[in-house]
Order: sequence, then structure tokens, then C-alpha cells
Amino acid sequence: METQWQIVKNYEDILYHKWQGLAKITINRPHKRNAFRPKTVFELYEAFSDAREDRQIGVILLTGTGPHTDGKYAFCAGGDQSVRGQAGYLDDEGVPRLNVLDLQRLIRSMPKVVIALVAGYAIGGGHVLHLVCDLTIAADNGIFGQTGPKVGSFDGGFGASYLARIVGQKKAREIWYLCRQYTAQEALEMGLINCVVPLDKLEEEGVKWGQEILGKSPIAIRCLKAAFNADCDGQAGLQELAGNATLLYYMTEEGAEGKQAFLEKRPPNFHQYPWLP
Ligand code: S0N
Repeated sequence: METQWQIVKNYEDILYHKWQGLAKITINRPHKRNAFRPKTVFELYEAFSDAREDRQIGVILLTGTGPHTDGKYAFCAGGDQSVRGQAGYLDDEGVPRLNVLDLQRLIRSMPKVVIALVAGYAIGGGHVLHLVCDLTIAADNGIFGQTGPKVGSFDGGFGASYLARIVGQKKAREIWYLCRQYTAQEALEMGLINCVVPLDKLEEEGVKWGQEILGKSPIAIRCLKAAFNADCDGQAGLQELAGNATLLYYMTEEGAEGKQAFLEKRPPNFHQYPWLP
């Protein structure tokens, strides 16, 4: 089926579309290989928040605009080094920021599935962005890697620890210490991504995976995402998982009885509910 993406809102650094339960967010700074500045991240954060709030949306595709004027592609080349100041990336008012960390947490914790569609470079902070997505589908021209120790930065958060959970400690150290670039096929072999498809099939494949997920139970998916996160994210992960348990409890008669009894100024009758084995 032909997709008919509808523009949600016009931004300067990103494109934001929706269609039939899917949202598509595209980093649109081709002159910088889609590197992000603080404004890009604020716009991404706003679009992701909108998709999170929209009850029709279950899956978000995150991608980068391409091809660029020289025919190359990039998912994202990380933080825009031309606005990097002494204490972070400078916004239009000159305030130093590392707001991509807020975006990483939003992508990871939002109870919807985020799929990275990587064509060309996913490098530096751009590599971490695909990493924190639930799934990654790469085009056969995908190139993956970290550059921190080469350009004087590092992401010791999800960029290091979650990477090690995915590819193992030895490989994660290799990726960060040597700053090499890996092909899509190599990334697949190390379990860093989910599949590789021909470049011209990338979006089609993302839409196909998204539609498959949209046919599944939203609550099962949100609880699974929280459970996967809880294993890695300490108390923040437990909070997410427990929040879902509370949501489900609110939806039971038993949970509602407590509230109803309070409002009716009577003792709650929990005796009617079994202590299940
Ligand atoms: C992606 C690369 C390999 C592509 O190479 P290619 O195809 O040869 O293109 P270029 O000619 O190099 O680039 C084309 C134009 O795009 C500009 N450009 C590319 N990347 C960036 C960038 N990151 N920032 C600014 N501009 C960029 C080029 O300058 C060129 O423009 P012109 O022609 O006008 O010069 C190659 O481009 C490359 O290696 N890029 C740099 C990759 C990189 O090192 N990224 C930064 C890594 N660090 C982070 O991302 C930090 C992220 C972060 O926010 C963070 C998060 C958590 C904790 C800490 C941090 C932290 O900042 O420290």
C-alpha cells in the first residue's frame, strides 16, 4: 500500500509526518550530515512528545533526510561540532546544552515502539540515537560508529553501558576505543541492528515492521518495553515497569473499589476479591 504521509507541523531542522498509526520523524540538516544542534533536539523532543501523546500513534520511525547534494546519506552525524562551546552545544542564545540526553530518555521510556531507519552514517551521538531506539533497520549503505575519543567527547551513559549490553563488553570497548566505522552487515553480525535491506526499500520495510507491530496488543507492547528497560535502567527502569503495573491495577474492579469506597465514605470491600495463588 502506498503511504500518504501527512505533515503534522513545519519545523526548521526536522520533518514530522503521520499516517495510519505511524509517525515519521526525519532529521533534516543534510548540509551537516544531519548532525544535531540544540534546536534540532528541542524540535525532535517536541515531535516525540506529540507522538507519545497521540493515542492513534503506536510506532514512530526515526530517520535522516537523504540523499544529500553529493549523493551521500546520513541518519545522523551526532552533535554539531560547529556550535560546540566550552560547556556543551550552544543554542541561539549562547546557552550550552546537552539536551540530546533528554531526548535519549524520552525515546527509551515512551510506551510506544521507536524504529530507527538508518541510511548512511549513524555516527557519534547519532549512533547513540539509533542505539536507544527499540529496533534498527539499516539500508545496505549504513555505516555505524562512535567518534568521541577522536573529537574530544564521550557518552558514558546509554552510549557506553547500553551499547555493552547489546554487543557485549569487548565489542563496545572496541567501538569506543578505536572509533572505527562498521558496515551495516558488520553491525547486523554483532547484534547492533535488526536487519539490512536495500536502500530503496528502507522506508517500505520500516512501514511494514510498524504495521505488523500496530496489529499487536498496545498494553502487551508497552509492558514488554518497560520490562526490557527495567533490566538495564535500575530504579528508573523499575519505576517505568511499576507505572504499568499501576495502570493495569487502576483498570481492575479491585483497584476501582478502593477509590469508590473513599468517594462514598465507606470502608472498602476487598473481601470480594480472591488472593490468587
Ligand atoms: C559523518 C562523517 C563520517 C561523514 O563523512 P563525509 O561523508 O566525508 O562528509 P563530511 O565532508 O565530513 O561532512 C559533510 C559536511 O557535514 C559537516 N558535518 C558532518 N558531521 C558534522 C558534525 N557532527 N558537526 C558539524 N558538522 C558536521 C561537515 O563539516 C561537512 O560540512 P562542510 O563541507 O561545510 O565542512 C563525517 O562528517 C564525520 O566524521 N562527522 C563528525 C562525526 C562526529 O564526530 N560527531 C560528533 C561526535 N560527538 C557527538 O556526537 C557527541 C554527542 C553528544 O551530544 C553527547 C552526548 C552524551 C554525552 C556527551 C556528548 C558530547 O557532546 O560530548
